[in-house]
Amino acid sequence: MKRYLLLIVMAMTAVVCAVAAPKTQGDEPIDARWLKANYTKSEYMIPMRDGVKLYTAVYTPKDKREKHPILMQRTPYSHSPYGKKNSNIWRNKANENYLRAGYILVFQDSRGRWMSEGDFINVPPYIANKVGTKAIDEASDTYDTVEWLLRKVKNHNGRVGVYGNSYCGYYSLMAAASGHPAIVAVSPQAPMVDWWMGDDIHHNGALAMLDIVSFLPVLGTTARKGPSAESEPFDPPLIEGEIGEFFMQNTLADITRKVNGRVPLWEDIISHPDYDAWWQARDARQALKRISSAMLLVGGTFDAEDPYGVWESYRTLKEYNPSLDCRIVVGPWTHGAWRGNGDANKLGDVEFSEESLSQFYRDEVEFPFFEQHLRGVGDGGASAVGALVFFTGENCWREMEAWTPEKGKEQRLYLGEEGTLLITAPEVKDSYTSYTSDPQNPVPYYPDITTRRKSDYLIRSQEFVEEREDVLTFLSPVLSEDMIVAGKLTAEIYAAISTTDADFVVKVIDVGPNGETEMMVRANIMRGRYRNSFSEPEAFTPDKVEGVEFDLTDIAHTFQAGHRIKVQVQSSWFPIFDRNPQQFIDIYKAEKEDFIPSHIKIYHDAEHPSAIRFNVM
Ligand code: PG9
Repeated sequence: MKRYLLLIVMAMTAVVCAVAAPKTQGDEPIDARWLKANYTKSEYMIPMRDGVKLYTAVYTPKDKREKHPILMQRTPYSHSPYGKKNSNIWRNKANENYLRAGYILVFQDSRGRWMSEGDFINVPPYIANKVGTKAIDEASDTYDTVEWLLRKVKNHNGRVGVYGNSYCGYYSLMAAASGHPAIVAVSPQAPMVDWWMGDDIHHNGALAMLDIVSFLPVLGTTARKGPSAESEPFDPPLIEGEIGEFFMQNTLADITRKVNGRVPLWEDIISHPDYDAWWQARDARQALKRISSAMLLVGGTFDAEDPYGVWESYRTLKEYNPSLDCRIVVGPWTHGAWRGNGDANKLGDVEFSEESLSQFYRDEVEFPFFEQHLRGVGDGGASAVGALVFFTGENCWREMEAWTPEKGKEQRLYLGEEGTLLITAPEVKDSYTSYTSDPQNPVPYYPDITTRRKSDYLIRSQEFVEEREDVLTFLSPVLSEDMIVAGKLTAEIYAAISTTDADFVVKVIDVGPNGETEMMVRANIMRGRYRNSFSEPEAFTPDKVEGVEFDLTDIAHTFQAGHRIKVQVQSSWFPIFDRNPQQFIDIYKAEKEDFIPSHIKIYHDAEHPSAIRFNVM
């Protein structure tokens, strides 16, 4: 595993950049006038195999002297404005390299969205063996679109790339799964992969309530036809007043009554509380077993929406397609920040780099990847090595052939008595620390929970909850040398609870010298009823000690010498995640009076050694 400070990476790839430098159409600033002078916009309704037509905007360079690659994004979020007027693609700095290099840029509204015909279905299951014209999914829609573009659009070079973030990241995975031979390079970014396990809607079965309920009016409805950019009317608004107050006053059953059947996605969520066949069929990894396009997976360590899919789709791709050019790049970013117009080099109080990390991404990662595969230019840039991951703590990129790096040693840190965190397993008998988790007084995720989700909540200091009796804190001794942690991070908790269900939240925090700074590194939640099976939940037997194991999603962090590691355990994380009534009942149907306190004992003895488990380099 090579370690590069950002500057060194920049220097190294500057050489690559010189080789990959595109044929630019002048150096003048890219703006609306430039776009008009250099590109022609055309709009098409492209027929799919079942006759449904999808709205597609195609921007072709006016320069016809050479053939150009096609770069496509498919979206459920509308590619307006419709009609002659150009969209403002020139505003996004991430498009600049492609515009200057004369790529043909294609934007499509996905099936049933905005100007596209057909019915919108959220993440329809991938059909592996399609028979006939009625077997359609997002992969077949991509296939049919590319087939049409290759026939009808002039002056292309026969190679197509697809990219997209989040929902569009999921569409990118499906583009790769389509198997169209012209789709030679795909970049799924923060792809939604599994809406039950860790992306957007749930984490280990707990509902990502704040985000998903806020999002329902935007994406939940079936029909959103026509050019209007207005948000779907929800009158009165679904969420009224202050966020924290709203979610204290409204159970999920209340929200169901407010939604009143208007959002099919909500009906699906409440009908499938467990990881049943319905959710399993929607796991995008099902589609990744025979892939031939080169893949560049991109994600952010502090992505609050889709932190799971990037690592897990990469794992599946590597497992089933071992000889594929499949790369992963993960930076210290929030959702999609790498492709935004900001510098993506700081979050909350933490500055990761003085340089712009988004510019590094645009110029040294994404563009060279597509240049290599779509135009045969250059050597693929900074991701060509295989895995390029930013390690927080030491704040540098590390390049590896693959993720997780091969060299490494499994290690545990054990929760101990009196708030200690130790490298040796406890030897004492019958030892635990306890608290009462009260749904009427849940642990807030942020000091201020009156408005929408705060972007730095996954990194900020957790001292604001430390005084609470329902948050347990365990602190390691001062580290005598750097501890480089890479890969899976797992919580192994032994607990006895007084009720039949409870949630477990585990947070891992880097504490700076003398406790002067704190940075949360990883945190996740687990709904206790799923401790033995995600598809067959089980009630707890009150006061019986049981093991609860769950992943906190991958970590890339260096705890430096002089620092300490802190672990916190709690049983709510409000209102980011829904409150557990702490009884083994259908949470979507639980009414206010069903939410009861649970007395929780977290064990740390020889027979029940609660710990976090990780890989140390
Ligand atoms: N991650 C996004 C999403 C949120 C909620 C529901 C569905 C999707 C997105 O940005 O597309």
